[in-house]
Amino acid sequence: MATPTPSPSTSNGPVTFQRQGDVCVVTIDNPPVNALGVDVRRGLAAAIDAAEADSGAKAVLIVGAGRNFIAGADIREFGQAPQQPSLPEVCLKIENCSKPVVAAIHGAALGGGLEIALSAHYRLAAPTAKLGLPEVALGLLPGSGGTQRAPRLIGVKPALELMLSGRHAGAKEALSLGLIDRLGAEADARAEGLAYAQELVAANAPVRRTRDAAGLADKEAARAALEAARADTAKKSRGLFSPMKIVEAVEGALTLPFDEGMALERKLFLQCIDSPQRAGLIHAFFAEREVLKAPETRSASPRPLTSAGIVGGGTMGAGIAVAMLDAGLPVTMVERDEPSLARGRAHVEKVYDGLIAKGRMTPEAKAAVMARFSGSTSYDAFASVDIVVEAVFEEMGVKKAVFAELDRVCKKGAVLATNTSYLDIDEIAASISRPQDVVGLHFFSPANIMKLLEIVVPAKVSADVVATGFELAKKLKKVPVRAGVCDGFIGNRILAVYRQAADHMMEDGASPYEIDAAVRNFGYPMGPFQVSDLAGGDIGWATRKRKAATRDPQARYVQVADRICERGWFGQKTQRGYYLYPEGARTGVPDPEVLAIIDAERVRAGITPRSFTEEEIMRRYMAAMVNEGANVVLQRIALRPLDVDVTFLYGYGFPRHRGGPMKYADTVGLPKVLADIREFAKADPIFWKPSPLLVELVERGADFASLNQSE
Ligand code: 3H9
Repeated sequence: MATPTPSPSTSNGPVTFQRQGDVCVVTIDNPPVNALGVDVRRGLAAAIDAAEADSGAKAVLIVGAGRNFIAGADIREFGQAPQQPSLPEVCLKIENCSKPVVAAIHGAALGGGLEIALSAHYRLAAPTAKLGLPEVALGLLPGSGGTQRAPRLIGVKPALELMLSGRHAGAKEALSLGLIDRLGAEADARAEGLAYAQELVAANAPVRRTRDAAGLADKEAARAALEAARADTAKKSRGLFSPMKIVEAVEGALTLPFDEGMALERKLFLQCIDSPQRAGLIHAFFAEREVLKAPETRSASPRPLTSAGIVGGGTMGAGIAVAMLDAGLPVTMVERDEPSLARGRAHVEKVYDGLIAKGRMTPEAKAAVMARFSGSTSYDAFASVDIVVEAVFEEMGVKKAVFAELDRVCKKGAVLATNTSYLDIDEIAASISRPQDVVGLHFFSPANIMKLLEIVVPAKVSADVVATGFELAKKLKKVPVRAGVCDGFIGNRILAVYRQAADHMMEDGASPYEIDAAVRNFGYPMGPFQVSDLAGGDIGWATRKRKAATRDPQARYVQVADRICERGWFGQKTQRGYYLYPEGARTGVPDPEVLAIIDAERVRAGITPRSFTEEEIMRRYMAAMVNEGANVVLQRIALRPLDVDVTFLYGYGFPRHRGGPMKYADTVGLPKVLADIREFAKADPIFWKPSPLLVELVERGADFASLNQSE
């Protein structure tokens, strides 16, 4: 079919419409992702009105300009006063249009974006399009008819699966689900959409409203799918607000006429909007994008990153090697001798063998990956690599010796990174002739899985090296957070403090099991004592010994962990730590002997144990975390409070729906957190010293969010 010449276009804010032959083409152009802000909603409503009024227009085509169809409602508008027209109203207007409306999708059609498409009468998607209802990830439910139209169109089971997982479906899957009518042949959705609309006009195709679709015809199957999802949600999404609201809204689709279902959806959507979980999750959404905007990523371009070297084939080195290999980089590992190198290689292979055993990788794929891996006992093998990450023993002398070798062999401009968790990177950098090339890349174990990468910025490093760290994170699909040099950087420094708060509570009367339970009920997957057992008690023990000489003799020191380690109980790997792990079990059971050790330590310290409520446990735990978080921001170890939040969301299992510790503190109210700290300080003024930043913010009536603007 020939493409007719377009008429002059009319713009209504970010929405433009023009006639092309019989078809009114409506284009949404609202960079970066065509979010459905108030101007877009107004423009869309006006375009539909214009198409209705235009007797020459026989069909309407809705398309997005740029890389996406529509990424959804404008998330920035949530929590602000609503502006008319609402998105459900716009969707209804589209659905009620008397002329066939076609949505031609390319890129993302997510949330409200997909709901616009579901309100259209016909849908086509380019082969690379991604469709989904990801509102659950923001603490919301699809609130523009998605919970009512999607089940009617594709059935309850697949609709609920999409809404409860929030995942993006590819165009091919969308076609097989019945979410779209036609799969485009190429990426130019506009041209294909236009042809489709012309075809519909030529065939005199009727308006076809999703609200009238027959996906709920089999009531029994629909009810069974709903109840299964309800049971599953109660189990899997415990503590989360919006998943059950999604189930309730879909139940409305089953039991109520469409308009009443829409009213129910609206009511439940507004409940989600008001929930603190929505605020926490949307904070997390923006924070994880904001961390990418470190000053160096704006001022400098990354250096080339086509090959990598790893020094050390232990658990960490091998994990980093796997992360690099998975990103497609060729990796050279250097170890001190052949047996160590063989062990390093075996560590790497073990990860892939595990995937093969689970059926997630083929032996051929493993062979292809391992073909990019090489090993050597000579540093000369690093002569041409773009970046080297050292992951050797945490000892300054050992690190300096490695860096001396890197200085000797690496090409000019190679990035020289250390994976140290706490050593002074400025000192390492100062020990070689090219401190400008030295940066910290602090991976978290297991390095091929954990998403967090602290990019630790020493004083002399050049901006393009830091930018290269961020680029590497992108390649490795990790979340980078810029950190300053100090003992423990952002995460481990804060951890050391709240971990002590947990020890204090344990000695004062709370059992480790009570503390772990309180922390889990707060939303963490594990409590701090379970984490110690998983990581290995010997690691914390080594840190405590290292810090013993510099410890304030007046400061409180709980010795329970030392008593446990002295017995050789290092946690899961020794089948015993704070918990017992009978026959290698991964879930521990409480150990009466540990409770006896704690009792003995209380007697030794002259403490009469008292009981703690869960609420008090969490108040102390969080106050310690937030107070040190404030110090970390004050000293510019973290650029902003949100960098602390992202560190904890991605490296320490902090519950995402609370947004991170600093967001949580804002939610509770900083005056309350400060009052708690001052109260706790009455009994232990050395440990509980209010951060000057926290005090200042409370005096100014400000919160952490006020410090979150981009640097
Ligand atoms: C919804 O629709 C509710 C309705 O059911 C009911 C309403 C009544 N709004 O991710 P990127 C910004 S809820 C505002 O880096 P990519 C983002 O912050 C919504 N801003 O790009 C960033 O800004 P900056 C359901 C948004 O190519 C820039 O766009 N929809 C929105 O890697 C680029 O983003 C979703 O949850 C938005 N909706 O990925 C989808 N989306 O440059 C959320 C993005 O200043 N979005 N921004 O940092 C995404 O998943 C990804 O952005 C997308 C593109 C896959 C689309």
